[in-house]
Amino acid sequence: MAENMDEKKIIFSGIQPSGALTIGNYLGSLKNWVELQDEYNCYYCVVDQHAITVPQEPKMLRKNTLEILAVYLAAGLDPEKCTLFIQSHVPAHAQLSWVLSTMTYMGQLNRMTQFKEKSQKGEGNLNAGLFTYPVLMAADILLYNADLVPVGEDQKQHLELARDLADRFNSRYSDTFTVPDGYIPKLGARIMSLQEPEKKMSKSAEDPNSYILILDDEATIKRKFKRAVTDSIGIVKYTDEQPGIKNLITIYSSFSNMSIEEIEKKYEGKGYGEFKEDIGQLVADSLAPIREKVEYYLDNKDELERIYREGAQKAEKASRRVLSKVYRKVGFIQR
Ligand code: ATP
Ligand code: LTN
Repeated sequence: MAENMDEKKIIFSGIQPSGALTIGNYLGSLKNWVELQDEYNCYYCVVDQHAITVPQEPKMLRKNTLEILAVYLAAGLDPEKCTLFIQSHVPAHAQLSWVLSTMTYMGQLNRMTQFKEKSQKGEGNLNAGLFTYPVLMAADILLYNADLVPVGEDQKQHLELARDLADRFNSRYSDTFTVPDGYIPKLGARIMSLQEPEKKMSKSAEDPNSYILILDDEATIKRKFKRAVTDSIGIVKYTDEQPGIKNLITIYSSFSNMSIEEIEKKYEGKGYGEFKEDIGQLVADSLAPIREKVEYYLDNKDELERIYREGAQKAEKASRRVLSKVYRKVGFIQR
């Protein structure tokens, strides 16, 4: 029965407080989290331990962590329905991560695209945490025996590792972990940069014109869409030959719920100017209610505090059970 949390399937997902959230984060994951919260027993986390795999200013990390929690709530996540918490508040994540790291092959981590990309960006001194990042992510997911993990397409490879580690642990010891499935949206799983439409939109990108933040104001949103890179073809058409326009159509469709065909039809014979004007307005109008609510939560930090404390308690309880099972199976002596 629905009232019995144990019978619902379990969801885990997280976002790093490595900057302010973009519409890529929103369309690729957060929007789906909200839709799934009624049907599933959901754990949604701000993964601050993941964020420090690239340099973070402590003050900004604190600010971003609270802001992301505020965005979770403003986007519609209900702390009565799901568990909202901060990763570093629940020690079992790091503890399970250690055990799993002893079962992860170097070769598997070496193949990770995100590691390759981020390590190329860094200034030389690579840290081991950036390399083992996907193991911590696997720990996040497996600790709650999640059935489903709603993420954008870029996380597929990391999810595959989580599945692999679950299988490996289960067959080396005995059945312990649920093997999780990804939940990747059909549309919006990979929103591209507005400046370089062959790259994914990323909150830690250097050029602010490349992304739209959930908290950008109306004028900024409109200006960024106006500056978005397109092409000289001049037709609003969803095709790989026009990656900039294709991306804008995807964004338009995700925010309006209009189909791609309807959008192409609406802008038949019209120029990019009108299309860009409209998409700017649409996105600004869609995000305005979220922005207002975020302000409320940031002005009421005590409410945020209460929510993340309660979330940590619930997450701690669930994760401790799984961690002690793991410790027992690997042969650690119980206290
Ligand atoms: P960073 O730039 O710091 O690596 P990010 O913006 O890529 O961060 P993450 O915290 O790594 O964001 O990702 C949070 C969630 O948002 C993940 O589920 C990820 O798949 C999704 N996501 C990130 N960028 C996009 C995007 N451009 N399109 C769709 N989903 C995205
Ligand atoms: N690696 C993810 C963030 C993340 C995550 C998770 C997502 C950390 N742990 C667990 C889903 C489930 C990313 O978006 N870069």
